[in-house]
Formats: sequence, structure tokens, C-alpha cells
Amino acid sequence: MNGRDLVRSMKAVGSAGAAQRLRTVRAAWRARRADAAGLPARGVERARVPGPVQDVEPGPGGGVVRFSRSELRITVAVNGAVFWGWDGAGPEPSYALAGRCPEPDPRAVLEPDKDGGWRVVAERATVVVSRHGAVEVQTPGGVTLRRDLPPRWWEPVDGGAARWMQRSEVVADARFFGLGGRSSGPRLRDGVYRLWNTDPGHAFGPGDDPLYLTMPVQLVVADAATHLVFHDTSWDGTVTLREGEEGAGSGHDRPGTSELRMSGGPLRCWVMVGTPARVLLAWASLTGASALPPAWALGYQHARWGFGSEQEVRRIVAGYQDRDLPLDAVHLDIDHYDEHQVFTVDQDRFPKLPQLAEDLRRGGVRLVSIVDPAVRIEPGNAVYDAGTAVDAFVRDAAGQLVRGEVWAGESVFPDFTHARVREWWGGLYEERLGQGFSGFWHDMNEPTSFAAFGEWTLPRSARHALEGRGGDHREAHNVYALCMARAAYEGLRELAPQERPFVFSRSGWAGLQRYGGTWSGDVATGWPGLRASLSLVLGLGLCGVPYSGPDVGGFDGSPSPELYLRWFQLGAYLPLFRTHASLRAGRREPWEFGSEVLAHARVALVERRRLLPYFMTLAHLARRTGTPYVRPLWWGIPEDRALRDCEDAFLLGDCLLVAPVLDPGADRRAVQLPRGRWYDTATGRAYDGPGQILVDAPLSRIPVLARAGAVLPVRGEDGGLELEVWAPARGRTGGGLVVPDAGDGWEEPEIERYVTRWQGRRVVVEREGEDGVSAPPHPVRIRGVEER
Ligand code: NBV
Repeated sequence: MNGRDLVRSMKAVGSAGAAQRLRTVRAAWRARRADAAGLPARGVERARVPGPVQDVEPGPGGGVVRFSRSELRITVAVNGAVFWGWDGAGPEPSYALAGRCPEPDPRAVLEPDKDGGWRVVAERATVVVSRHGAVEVQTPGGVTLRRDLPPRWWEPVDGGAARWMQRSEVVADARFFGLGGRSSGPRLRDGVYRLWNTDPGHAFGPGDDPLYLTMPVQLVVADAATHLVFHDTSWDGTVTLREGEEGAGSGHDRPGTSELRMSGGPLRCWVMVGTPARVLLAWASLTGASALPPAWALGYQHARWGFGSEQEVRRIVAGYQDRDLPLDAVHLDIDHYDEHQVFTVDQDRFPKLPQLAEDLRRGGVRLVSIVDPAVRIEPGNAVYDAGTAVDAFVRDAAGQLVRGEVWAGESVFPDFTHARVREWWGGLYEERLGQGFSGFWHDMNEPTSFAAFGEWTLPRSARHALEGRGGDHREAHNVYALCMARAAYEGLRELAPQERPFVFSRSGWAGLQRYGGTWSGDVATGWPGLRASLSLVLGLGLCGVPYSGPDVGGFDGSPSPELYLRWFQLGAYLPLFRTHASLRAGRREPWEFGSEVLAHARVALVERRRLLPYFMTLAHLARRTGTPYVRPLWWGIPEDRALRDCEDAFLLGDCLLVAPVLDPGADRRAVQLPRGRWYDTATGRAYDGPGQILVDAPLSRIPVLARAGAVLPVRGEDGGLELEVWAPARGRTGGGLVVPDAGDGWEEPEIERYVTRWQGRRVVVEREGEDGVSAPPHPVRIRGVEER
């Protein structure tokens, strides 16, 4: 047992008392014993490389290249994505893919290359395979973006999962992004990043790695092109990144390197090449469109671990309403459960929950419930009994239930990798809907189980159905939360078919966006935590999960008024805008930090509400195109090196550039502008990019710039849709898309297209339709003209 682990576990469960502490020791011993008995011992291994090429077998979209000790299957799919798998691995089965694998592109053919190698030429990429099994991805223009050296396997001589290693080189100017939610990005610096969803056990800051939501997805941005590479393997592993250097040593470029080491699972990957937008479009077509949140989930939400009682919730909501502060949802944490047991209610402290929910809803406030996967072992507990009846819980290799320790005490864990279990679990949300909840917040689903030593999760030997294939926790761990989200989403679709499910989950994997979003988890209160918040949202968006946000104010402790305000101002421009904090942390209501903070927080809240139609439009566009709401500055111009290295600002959709204040004491900040004209939305002053400008950032606001020509859908005073149009630069045109949304439900709104241009001394805006242009059906406000 290592001392740090022990201290960590004692701290976390400290409040629970001696009995629980003892159970964490027992759980740890049990896990160790289970793994000793249930996992193959690591014995003698044999190393293997593919060896020299033997022959090939062309097939649809590519074919198979055989080497003396392995074979490589390459298929180009109709969406332009390239798949390759070693040792006979195909694209299915996969937890990441949405439905069936896309069809092969019949135009892509396998043909001989120089020196005995082979290549597949496709529309957007060429894949070149050397005679020893190195695989190169080139742009259609012939620039090599990535070169994977022949992989290496280590196979236990007496059978079992092989470890493997894949080393890749990328062009010297490339920058790495992605790998799920990382606290030290969004640009991933040199270092080792682990692929194992992990509750760090304490409030985290930049540098804490891994966190709750990892995924083997890298977005590699370079001058020649952007590419996304996804290694479709859910096992534990590491990625070691090293950025390249142009003109390193004697003027030669040193390529960047990425080395992936996995403890098992198939060696297979998908690569998509193009602009960032094209790449994410292909990624979304592969892994699924992002779930569309109901409009209220794009508003402002307030959570708290330890509201304590119904009266307290009413008091907080009244606090917002009395001060005329917009509030769209309140989240109840595990303290509203009966002794922390999922799908129950503490009747003493929340005796009339449905009534509370109804009253809140009448005032425009929804109720969201936390949902933990662990179920207390207690005959008589309805969830435990029903789960037992359908044999829902994870067992060990000897067939015994795997027992862990979480908030509700000794617990069992549903095996969400089984369709029957998902169906059962999905049905349990009926109880939640009956209590009046409208949304669901999945926690502790890495899954986390406290242990005095060893890992805070299930034993690796724990058995899982894995959709009938059978396997253990080594393979199921990283997809556990993804499958839980699926269970909730599908259950809710059945239970409340008219409504869009709102689910967000602490943990997840590639494809999570199909079911919902995520949040930062327990980000540490402090300026570094504020920076980590932005890193997480940007990185997750680039991995295809567009809806997320931090605990505004940080999870633990008490932020200074200034830090709280700066966090609040950032949060107002992120998809999930939610204040939240731990049981013993200080308050997070905007009026708790003095009148000045309250006044400025109000501005942020009112602005968020005004921008709701814009957020809704971005949600629709994310669903249709895979483009996240929150994008790095380089999004449209990845070859702009200065933007590629800029991590302290972001684009919110096409129209806005948001430059949060991430340092204490600042009242001005530098902003790296992309090319084109930008208006400071507070002063109307125009700036021309590219280049760096210095703008005011008083406590009252963070700098937000609007792109010249932008058409921004906003909520007018009367609640109706209005268009805020920012004048294009003289001689230029602008425009934008607006998706008018009903707020919930499944009706597919028609996308409105607007163009804007100068006509003499006036800026005009027109709607483009199939039969020509027409006047916009919404009131229009032109900005950026008077200030010229
Ligand atoms: O349910 C309590 C907390 C929750 O407030 C938080 O948001 C989660 O990330 N939960 C973690 C469990 C306890 C953490 C110490």
C-alpha cells in the first residue's frame, strides 16, 4: 500500500467514518485477490514485428497486404476516412462507431508502389505501405503527414492479450490536440498521456493526468493539412508526444513523434485528412451526430453538493428570482438521495420533490438529478432487487458479484456493456421523471470505487458481457460510462419520446456525443483551474464532444470575488454554463461575492440569455457538421502559426471571438486576431487582423469580438428572435446561418441563410432561399456602422 494512496482515500471517504474506511481496505484486498486469481499471469512474452511483405489481396476500398508475421487490412470508406487494422482486425465491433461501419469507397484501389511497397490512393489521402509495414499518410498533393513505423507486439507465449506499440512521426510543424479531456492543453505539450478514465480523487489542476474522460483521438494540425487519428482500442495505454522542431540541428527539421503503447486490444485505426472542419465532419459521420440539448440546457444552471433540503433549494431559486437573475436549471447532488442510494429520495429533507419540481418549472427552472452507477447491496432496496433479478451486476472470474465501495456504502455495479442491463437501467429513469427531473448528470462512472490501495475502480479481472463477446474490465473500463450514457439516453427516448434527453456524464469515450455531453469534473478552485477549464472544453470539442463546461468557481474551497467573476464570465460563453461546488466548499451564488460582482455577473447572465438562439444554432450546426460550438482560434486558418499556439481565447461559432481573463489583476489583455475585421462588441471599435491587439478587460466584462459580416441570432426584449448584424468591411460581404428552434422536441427546423452587404451607405441583410432572396422574417439590428 502506498502512503499517498492511503491518505488520498482517507481524505475522500474521511467523512464516512471508520466502518467505511475499513471497507475501502477490504475492497482493495478483494480486488487484489480477484486479479491474482482472475487475470493471466504476465509470463514469458515473444516480440513480433510484421516482417517482410509477402503478397496482397485487393478488396473493396483497398485490400489486405500480407507480411510474413502479420497482415494489414486497409479500407477507405465513402466518407473519406481511412481504416487500417493489423493482424486481421476489422472496424467492427466497435463502441465508437455509430451503427454500421461506412461502406468502402469503390474508387480507392490498392496498387504497387516503389521498393516492393503498396499504396491505396483515395480522394483525400494516399496511404503508402512499405515492404516492412511502415504506413504513411499523404495529402492528395503528396505531402507526408504521418508515418507509422512497423508496429511491434509482445505476445504471451501461453496465450492471452498481446501488448503493442506504434510509433509515429508527424511533420515538424504539427501540433497535437485531443486525447479526450486534458487539463494542460488544449495544445498537448511533450509528455506522457494515459488512456484510462480516472477519478483523480482530488480537485485537479493543469498537469493532473489522466482525468475522467480519455480517448485515443488525436487531432494533428499542420501547415500541409489537419488529420485526426483514432486508435479504436479501449484498453489501458499511454501516448507519448513530442512536438517536432523546424530547422532543428544543422537546419534539418526534426519530426514530431507520437508513441502509442497499449496493454491489449486490436491494433486498428481510422485516419481522416483535410481541413479541421472536414476532418470533424468525417469523425461525426463515423461516431455519430451530437445529441441536441433542449434549449433550457443551454441556459444558466446552478448546482451544489449539499443543498440540504427542499427549503434551501427554494431559497436559492428565490435568490435568483428576487434579484431578477436568469436561472434555467437547478441540479440536485447525491445528498438528495436516501443515504446516497441512486434512484431514491431522502423523504425527510425532500418530502415533496414532485411539487418542488413543478413549482420550479412554473418559474422557468428545471430540475436535474445526479445519477451514480453504483447500487448499494441491500436486499429491500428496489434497484438492488430488480438488478439482481435481471442479473445486472458485474461478476468476477469466479462468478461472484464484484463488490466495491462508493457513497452509498458497499455496492455492486451494473454491467452496461450488456443490452439487457442497459434496457433495465434505462427504465429506472421513469422514477426520476416521476419525481419531476428533466435532466441527468452522470457521476462516478469511470467507474470509481474507493480503495485504500490500488486503483479506484473495478478489478481488471471483473467480467463484462461486451455485447455477448465476453471480456474483462481491462477492455470494458474505458467504455463503461459511454454505455451508461447510452442506457440513459435510450431509456429516456422511450419514457419521454416528445422530449430531447439531457444527459451529461463525467466519464466517457469516443462517441459520447451521441447521448449527451460532459463537464469538467472536480476542477480545483484557483487561476490554474480556470485555465484548465478552457483546455478541457476545447480539447473535448476537437474529439467530437461539443457540449461541456466547468464547475464555475471551481469545485473546492472559496474563489476570490475576482476569480469567481472571471470564471463566471468565461462560463457564460461555454456550452454548459453551471456553477457547482463541493459539500464543504464556499458559496457559489453570484450575490455572495459583493455588489460589484453581482452587478457584473448579472451582465453575463443577461448576455447568455440574449445569446440563447445563437447557442441553439450552434448546437444544430454541431449536430449536423461535427463542428464544436467552442473552437480554437485556428479553426478556419490552421496554417496561421500564431493562432495555432494561442490557447487563451476561442471562437464561439463563426461570429464571436471570446477572450476570457485568465489572470488575476488584469484589466487589459492581448488578443491574437485571425485575419479579417473584428469589432469589440463593447465599444464597437473595429480592428483588422491578423495580428495582436490590446483591449480593455475591466472587471465588468471580458473582451468579446464580433466578426465583420456576422449575422448573430439573439433573443430580443420581447423574447422573439432578432438578428444582430455586424457590418462587413467595405467592399466585402458577410452572412451566416440561423436555426430557429422550438426549444425542445424533434421537429427539424429549416436552416435560414443570410447574406449581408453594403448598398451605397447602408448595410443590407437578405435571406437566401431556393427562390431567390427575401427580407429577413426577424427584426434586424445593424452594428459596427455608427462607430466607423
Ligand atoms: O456527488 C458528489 C460529487 C459531485 O458534486 C461532483 O460534481 C463529482 O465530480 N461527486 C464528484 C462525488 C464526490 C467527489 C469528492
